[in-house]
Amino acid sequence: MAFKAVCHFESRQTVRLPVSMSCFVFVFKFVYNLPSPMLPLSSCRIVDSHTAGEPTRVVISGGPELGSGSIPERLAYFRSRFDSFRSGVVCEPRGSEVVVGALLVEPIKPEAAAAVIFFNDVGYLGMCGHGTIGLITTLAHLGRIKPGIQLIETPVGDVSACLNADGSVTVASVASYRYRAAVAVDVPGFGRFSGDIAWGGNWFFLIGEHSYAITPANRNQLLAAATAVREALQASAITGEDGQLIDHVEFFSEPQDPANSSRNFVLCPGASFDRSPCGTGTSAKMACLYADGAMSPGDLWRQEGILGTVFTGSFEAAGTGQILPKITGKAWITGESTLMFKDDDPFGAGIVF
Ligand code: PYC
Repeated sequence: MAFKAVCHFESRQTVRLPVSMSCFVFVFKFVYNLPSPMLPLSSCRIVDSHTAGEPTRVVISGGPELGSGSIPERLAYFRSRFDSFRSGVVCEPRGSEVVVGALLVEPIKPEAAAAVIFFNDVGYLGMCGHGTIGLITTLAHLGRIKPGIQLIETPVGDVSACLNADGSVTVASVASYRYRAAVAVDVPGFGRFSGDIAWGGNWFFLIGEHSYAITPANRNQLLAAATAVREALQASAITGEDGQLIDHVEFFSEPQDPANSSRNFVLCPGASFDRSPCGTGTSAKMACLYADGAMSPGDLWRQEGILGTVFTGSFEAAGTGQILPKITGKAWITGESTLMFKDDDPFGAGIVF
């Protein structure tokens, strides 16, 4: 069953009170020095989940009306007109820098189950692997889809996602490729790193050689080093294709579980790291392995994240050096609620550090 997202922004309204009530409120306000009696009714409904430890917050109603343009045009409109809605939904005090938001918008293709715009504490994501797994699990939780393949529209292209019989989700993501290999960058205070630049639905700098232990206990050191790498890439004008910003940095090591292929730590845009093995990061990794001749179509890649959770990856060759990745993982619903945005709340648009 195809789900068509019906989204409208529940605008702030001032409720007019009867005269007798207004007098009462005036006296009450005068005595207790309360703010004016406005009843803002701005709210949205959300479903929260986590995919292998990484949270996704799907806005299922009450989001802004973004028109009927292409999904990239609607993302541009969202960014220019409703950015405070983005930050209000995912940032503290309603969320945190770890939360990835997913706004459902009306799909363009009749056969699409949904169209989605992913966002986080600092901006917008092209694609999001863990978020798509969370989205499919959310639509299933709401009874809007059944096991099987669903077409999902994103700002960087269509993806299909299969809700498997065991509740896991396999995402057939956007074409991925390595753009440059073994790029050196000098990182003040941290030394020189060499990494590959790859597209997996977001831009990644992938570092295999480093001295960091990828453990939860070492997360602050990893976060500091990866953030410094990202800043150095920007300062050195090292970018993705067409000058695009590299906003994800990935460190790799041997897996802790010998059943897995590799372990990673992924810095997300902003101040947070991915608790999951990162779907788009795993796509970027497989694109590099393919470019090196170290992985072939049909091979399986078990990417272990910093928490030890795993995404399984495979791909088909797309020609011209690109791959068509598939990522499998599982999400769990953690809550359903209504977010409130009161007119007089100083942090209605979130706390932006
Ligand atoms: O799973 O692709 C992903 C992702 C990107 C940022 C956080 N998770």
